[in-house]
Amino acid sequence: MTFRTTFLAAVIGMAAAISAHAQTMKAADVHPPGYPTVVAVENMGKKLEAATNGRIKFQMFPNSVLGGEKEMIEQTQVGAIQVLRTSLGPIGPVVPEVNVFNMPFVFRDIPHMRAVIDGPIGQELLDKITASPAKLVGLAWMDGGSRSLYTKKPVRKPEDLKGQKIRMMGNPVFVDTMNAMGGNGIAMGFGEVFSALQTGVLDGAENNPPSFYTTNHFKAGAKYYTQTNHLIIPEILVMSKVTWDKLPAADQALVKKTAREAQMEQRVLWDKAVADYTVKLKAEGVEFINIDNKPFFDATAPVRAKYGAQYADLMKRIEAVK
Ligand code: BDP
Repeated sequence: MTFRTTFLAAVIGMAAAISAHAQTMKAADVHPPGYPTVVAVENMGKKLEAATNGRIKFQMFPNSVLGGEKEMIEQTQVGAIQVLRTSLGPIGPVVPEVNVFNMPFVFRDIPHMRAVIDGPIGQELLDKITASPAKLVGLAWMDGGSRSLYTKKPVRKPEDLKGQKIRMMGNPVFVDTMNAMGGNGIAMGFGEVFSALQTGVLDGAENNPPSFYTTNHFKAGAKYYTQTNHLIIPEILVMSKVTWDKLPAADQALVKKTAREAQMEQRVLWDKAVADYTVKLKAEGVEFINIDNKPFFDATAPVRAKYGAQYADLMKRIEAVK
């Protein structure tokens, strides 16, 4: 072989090796462009692109264009979506172990939730997802704030919820939670809530201020926002195991590192979004009803008992986190 052919062969070999790992990953989210989770994942993609000289890129599919969360989780499991940011809520039916974070009032407040997800328990749960047969790799957590109730009629105590149909995310834990809080929990996809509120199929729903605002649910008649703070559910970033298994170890490490950075970046964006959207909701005439949420906490004790029995030790460890 001449020098020239050896050189050419080496160049071709390198190009083949590079293209074998070159990929544009589909990243998906139900939220619109500009939402904290979408921005943090886009920035993670930019970092990966820079660190791999363009070998790995993200293409963001926001606004549920690839489906609701249940459908997107399924697509991620088979590798049709590579990176998914979803609520942990709909992961529960696929990886039951995560339901410990999906229980009502399991976290005292946002700082408590953040301390848990940033620490060893957070890592253990990510690892449980990865080790489960679900074909998902748990990469990082994000902040989903605190969920409160919004309804067409004011609610101040559990009795006020009697007969009211309230949309919950698709997971039996949440339907049980709403039933225990006094209403009728109805599992429904995020994208169907607006018209269900308009047509009277629903009397209310529950979410954090950024989601309440960006979905326009207050324009479908839900004007009362009762500060129940009944669910503090972290969001999660997962990668398809189909994709993960094909990545060289160095790329896997880079993905994990940039995902953890996205976790921290999203938090800063999140706090600003909660403050901004709270102001916007009030400007739209949404009435924030401040209550003592203890009656709702007490009413949901049976839900924690029912689902928490299997995680008794873990729940003690969560409670002990300062
Ligand atoms: C939002 C979460 C999103 C969920 C949505 C819901 O960020 O992942 O899909 O709630 O209620 O707060 O379905």
